[in-house]
Amino acid sequence: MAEIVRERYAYDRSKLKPRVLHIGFGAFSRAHTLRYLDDALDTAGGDFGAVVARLNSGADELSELDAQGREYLVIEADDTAMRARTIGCVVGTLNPQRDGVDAVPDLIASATLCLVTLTITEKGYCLRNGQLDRSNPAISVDLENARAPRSAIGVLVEGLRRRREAGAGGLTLMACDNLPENGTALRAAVIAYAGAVENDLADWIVGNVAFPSTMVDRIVPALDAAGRELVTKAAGDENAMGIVCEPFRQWVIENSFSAAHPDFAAAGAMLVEDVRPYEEMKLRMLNGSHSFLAYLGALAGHETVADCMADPVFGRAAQMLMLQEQAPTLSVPADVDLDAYAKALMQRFSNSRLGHRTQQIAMDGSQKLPQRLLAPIAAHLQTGAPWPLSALGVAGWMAYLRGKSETGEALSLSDPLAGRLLEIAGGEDGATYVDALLGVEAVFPQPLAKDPRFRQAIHEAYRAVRGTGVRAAIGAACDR
Ligand code: NAI
Ligand code: CS2
Repeated sequence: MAEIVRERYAYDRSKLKPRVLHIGFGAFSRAHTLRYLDDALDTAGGDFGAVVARLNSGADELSELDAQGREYLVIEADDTAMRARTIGCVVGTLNPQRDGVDAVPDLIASATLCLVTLTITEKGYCLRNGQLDRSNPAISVDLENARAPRSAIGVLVEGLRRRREAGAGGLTLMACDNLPENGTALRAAVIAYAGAVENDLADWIVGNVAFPSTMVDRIVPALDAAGRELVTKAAGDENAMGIVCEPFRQWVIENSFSAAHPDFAAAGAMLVEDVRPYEEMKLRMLNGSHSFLAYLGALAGHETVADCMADPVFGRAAQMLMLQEQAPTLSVPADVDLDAYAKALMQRFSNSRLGHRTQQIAMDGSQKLPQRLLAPIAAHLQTGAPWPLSALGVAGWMAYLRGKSETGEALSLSDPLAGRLLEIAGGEDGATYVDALLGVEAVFPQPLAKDPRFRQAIHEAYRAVRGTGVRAAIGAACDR
């Protein structure tokens, strides 16, 4: 095993104040948003300490982090090298079940706070077709009890209501989830919810709160046993919240803030006027290929993304999907080389140190398919260009929902629409099944689902996956 190079922050931790709140303190934020913050503090200084919160489970882990002085390890690893960085920027932890329902809204109301970042998963925004889904029980329950909310959107709005009342001034809310125009989506949800609570609160938010969009990128799998062993080895002891990730990281942030903020650019983030070209490139070429490999790889019995990439049928397909079906739908700045980007993605996906499970990426497919596979397909329907591999990706999701791989292994389903999807998957297979799934409007916008060219291609792809098997179907699609 490669030697682990150790490093730690150099700034004076005693100078930090609770100026940043991160909601959704999971694997990704530990290795990305807070890793950037740690670098920004080293490079540009400042007193931007972070309070990290989880709104639902995980209080015990937060208390373990408190007990170890709130430092944790980020191990950046690939097949050639490993670097372990001690992160020092966390100055507090919060969890409503442990600290009370007022804890997070009260911090949002504090004048010291200037920035809230979020990684709450795509489903955490409670959106439907880009707008707040008020029929979502998390939202409807909160609207009945707005002063003691539990949803992320409800907590943000109650915190802003208290902030306005306290005269604490503007604030920036920064979405860091894999959603298209994530800042705009967060803004739409917050304003719609606020409008249902107090009309002039919505007006105040419009005038005082910024919602920059971001593109975030670093592959950070859920920590597995091998990863836990690596963390313990590097730390020389148990290390709560320690995490393993790839060396690569990228953060593209819309340059729109309502208040002070850490100098993320000093840590290598890009501040731009328009994030959309970067996010489309990443959500399609990286995440679209990830979902393609996740569903079809799991069906074929591949445990991890690296296992898929070691299979020549999958490796060839991933490269063709990126360059022949996704890249042509993008409009990126002139200095962006999509061939080089695809080549780098192929290397990143082959990192066998990560153990990135296909079934983890398969989670929440109803929230991921629209931006990852359906959006580029819609672009192809406009131009008439072929999209056989994208069709297989959608068909792969449909076949995955039936819960069994081609080797007979049970496939786990975790999705906010699991009830509806399992009900459909329990019915007749074949064309009836495909039609039933195409009728799920929360996944398939009806103009697309009603397009006969789209329907025919998905039916054909599903028949191929179920008829000839995944690898043969992929090989045939690549040979077309
Ligand atoms: P994780 O499972 O480790 O953490 C998810 C966090 O979201 C937890 O803190 C959980 O409490 C919170 N959460 C889940 N559902 C929620 C809800 N309905 N409302 C409020 N909070 C909720 O997952 P991880 O790896 O941290 O990823 C989180 C998000 O970060 C992803 O969904 C994605 O949008 C983004 N991301 C993840 C990357 C990765 O490689 N892990 C890379 C790029 C982006
Ligand atoms: C993955 C992403 O789990 C998934 O859906 O596709 O978390 C992926 O690892 C990141 O977006 C990479 O930046």
